Amino acid sequence: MNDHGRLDSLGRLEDLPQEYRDELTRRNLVPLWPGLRALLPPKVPGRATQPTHWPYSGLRPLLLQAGELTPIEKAERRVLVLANPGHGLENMKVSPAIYLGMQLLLPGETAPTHRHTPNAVRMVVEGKGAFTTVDGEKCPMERGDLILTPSGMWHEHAHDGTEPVIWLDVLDIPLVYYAEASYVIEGPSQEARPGHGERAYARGGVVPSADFERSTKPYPMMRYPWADARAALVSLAADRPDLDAVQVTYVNPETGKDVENNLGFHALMLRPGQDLRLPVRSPSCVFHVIEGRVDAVIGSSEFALDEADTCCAPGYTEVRLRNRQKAEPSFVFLADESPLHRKIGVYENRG
Ligand code: GTQ
Repeated sequence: MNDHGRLDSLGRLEDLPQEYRDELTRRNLVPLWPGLRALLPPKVPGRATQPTHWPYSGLRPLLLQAGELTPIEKAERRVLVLANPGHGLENMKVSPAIYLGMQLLLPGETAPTHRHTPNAVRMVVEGKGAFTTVDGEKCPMERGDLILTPSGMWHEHAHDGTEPVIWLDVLDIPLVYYAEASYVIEGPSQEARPGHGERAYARGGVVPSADFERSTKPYPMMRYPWADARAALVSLAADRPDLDAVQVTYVNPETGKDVENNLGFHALMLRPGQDLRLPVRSPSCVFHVIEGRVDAVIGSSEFALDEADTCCAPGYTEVRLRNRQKAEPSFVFLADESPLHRKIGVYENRG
């Protein structure tokens, strides 16, 4: 029984004569009432997204093995997809809108140029010497850097270094695929020039003006160096000892809005020993440890996250993050579906 006493009182499919049901099926018709509660559950939505943990220690050797088993020419993108069993592994999604993949590029390899409708970002996990070229702009990849490859922009990955490079891909593929709008176009290798975005916008209050126009480009900054995001967190923590959630959001430096259309990206600093309860919000969320060790309590699941580990939380779920380091801060990268939820008008923060 619910507040109004109506919840359990709807007719079932079996209550209808077989002949009637068959005739509905023949005419591509379905009665709403037997499925109404599944479509519109009371107060809290149904969620296939399960709290899931992908330890890097288990993933890394398998990814390096993929480097031996599958040449880059046979993979195009050599990626192991972090799939949520709640959505079915073959559907390759973490949540309704988020795809996560761990990508390996070996020294000398190139992942060829293409562009696609889904939006992507890369969070660099390990290695030096690789770079992604986005729309002709060369973006070096170092641990913790966030690099955008928004919808429709040409991009390729290359590697001049000596050690394997690994990064986490975060895309809105499930959403774009669901919209029947997911496709790719292959292109020729790009002429690469250095990017200026991360230096031009490195200090919030001042921008170059002598030879620099206010940009009208939809994506004026492609690379968000970890050194800058980390410094912003450390200074925020020092400036605001009262603040529980020491968190920054990656924004478009011209508009102050989310960097991409559908997914939001943030970095969080947990103070030494801090136990932080996050607000219960509607969007699903991904956590990736950039530095440190963190316990994540997601609903009734608990994960001990080490450096480079990744986990996810469904929406409408209580999440606690505990820094296991008693003397050092820990740093966590967050990806969530909040821009999408705001856009479709379902964003909620239940506190
Ligand atoms: O690097 O362009 O994980 O196109 C999945 C699809 C990475 C990429 C993925 C892609 C890419």
